[in-house]
Amino acid sequence: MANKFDVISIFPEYMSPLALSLIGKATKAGLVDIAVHDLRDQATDVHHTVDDTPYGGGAGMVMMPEPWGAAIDQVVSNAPNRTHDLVILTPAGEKFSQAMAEELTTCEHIIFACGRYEGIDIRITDYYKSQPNFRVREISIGDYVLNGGEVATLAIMEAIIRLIPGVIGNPASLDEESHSLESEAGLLVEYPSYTKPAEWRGLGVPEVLLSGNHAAIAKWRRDEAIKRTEKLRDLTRE
Ligand code: 6GU
Repeated sequence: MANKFDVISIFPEYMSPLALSLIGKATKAGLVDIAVHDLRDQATDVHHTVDDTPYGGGAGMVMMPEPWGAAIDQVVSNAPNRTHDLVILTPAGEKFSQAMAEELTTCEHIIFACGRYEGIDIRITDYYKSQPNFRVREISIGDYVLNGGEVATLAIMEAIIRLIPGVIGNPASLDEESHSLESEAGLLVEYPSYTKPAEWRGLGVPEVLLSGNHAAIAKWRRDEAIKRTEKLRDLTRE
């Protein structure tokens, strides 16, 4: 059974990049099953309203629970006998990480709820947390504010789908890459890479990489990865 993804948004066109590249190929190969839904299809008035003013006052608008409830119930009814992971995109969520991507790769059915404005009425979170066969997570992709969850959904889906077996041609590249290299020091970032030509605009390639000495190359790469990791840690230290 292919991993199933449903994305609910008021801008379904925002998700058109899912047809490209690796995710497009994975879809064609039947490795993933992706559907995008327009939240406004669930609105019940002539203007297709999905937001309203916040109780208690204040700036901005809040997304109403009724269209969200109807949209989520509809995608669930099309995925019977599965466990549903509802991912609500919000800057107030838990920070997305590689560990989370690995965990989400094992989910049978993920529903991405792309909030806009001041977010979705919190009763959507509370209600679905209380439902059987549901897990609800609020996820953010970083400490900055976007206009909505669509771009965050694209980033998270890409991180998940490339980990699904069969999606990447050469799975060895998954083991080698950034954030998968581990050491006593914790997570390491990737070593710097070079390709042809051997000299470009006066810049050469480290001699060791041209030496053919695989042990020396492995040691150099490891040392460089550690150096980069330490530099990054210094930059991000509070
Ligand atoms: Cl998931 N949504 C919005 N609106 N802003 C964000 C975000 C999500 N993650 C970081 N900033």
